[in-house]
Amino acid sequence: MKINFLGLPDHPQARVALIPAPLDLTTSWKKGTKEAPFEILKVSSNLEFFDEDTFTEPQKILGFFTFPIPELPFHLEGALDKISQMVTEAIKKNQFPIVIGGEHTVTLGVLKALKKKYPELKILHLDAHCDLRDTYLETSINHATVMRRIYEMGFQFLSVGIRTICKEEYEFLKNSNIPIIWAQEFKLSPQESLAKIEEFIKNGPVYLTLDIDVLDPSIAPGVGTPEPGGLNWEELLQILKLVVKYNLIGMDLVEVMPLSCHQITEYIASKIIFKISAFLASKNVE
Ligand SMILES: [Mn+2]
Repeated sequence: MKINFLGLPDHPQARVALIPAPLDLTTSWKKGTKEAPFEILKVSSNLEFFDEDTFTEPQKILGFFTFPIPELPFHLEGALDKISQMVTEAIKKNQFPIVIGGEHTVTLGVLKALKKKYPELKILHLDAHCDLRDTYLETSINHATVMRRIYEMGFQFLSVGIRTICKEEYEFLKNSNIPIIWAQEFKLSPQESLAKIEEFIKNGPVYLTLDIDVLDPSIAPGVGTPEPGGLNWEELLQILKLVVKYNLIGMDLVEVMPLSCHQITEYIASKIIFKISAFLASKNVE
């Protein structure tokens, strides 16, 4: 099924690719992330098509191509391969991939494709959870273990916005050198936190994996685990603006779980995509 970002026709020389990844195989509590790509794309036509921060129209400066929403295989490996193929297709055309999940596991498919081109890729991870369990519910590849698998793939990453961990993760973190900026730490000292993020991302290509639950559930309630104490919109925008200044080569936006009562989370997700694109567009015209 094909539904385009902003409801616009695909741009013939699109520089940004929207890649729907409706993976919802290992979600533990409530299902629903499968519907997120469709709902996020659907609601995007209601956004203002002009960015008020940068005074740009990314749809004209960069142009968007939206991949059709794929029917993913029911087995995880096949589904991740399909996601990987779509990302490979986009980067071959020099398009900036924005992968719309789906559960957080989609990041593994994306990184499989990106690792070939960018073996030294650094990852900025925005999330309420550190996703560092070794196994969860007797499986090793799922949304709760995704960053542990990424760690094992040899990527360096910085996790920001974390505000809940399990005992196993606590023990693992004590014995690893994985840097974390806790949500509370960011709120108490935003300038120092931004400086730490900048220090991490300033050298080399960077990939952004953004679990929507990094935001406070009061502004993004459509998530699997609505953890209190999250970042607000302005705090997130500061991070996004900063990361775009450097060599950001792609991103994913995962774990949106559409609610039947309102579409605030899908709307904010589509706005994140628009904002990132506007920041990229304004860098392009500088
Ligand atoms: Mn999370």
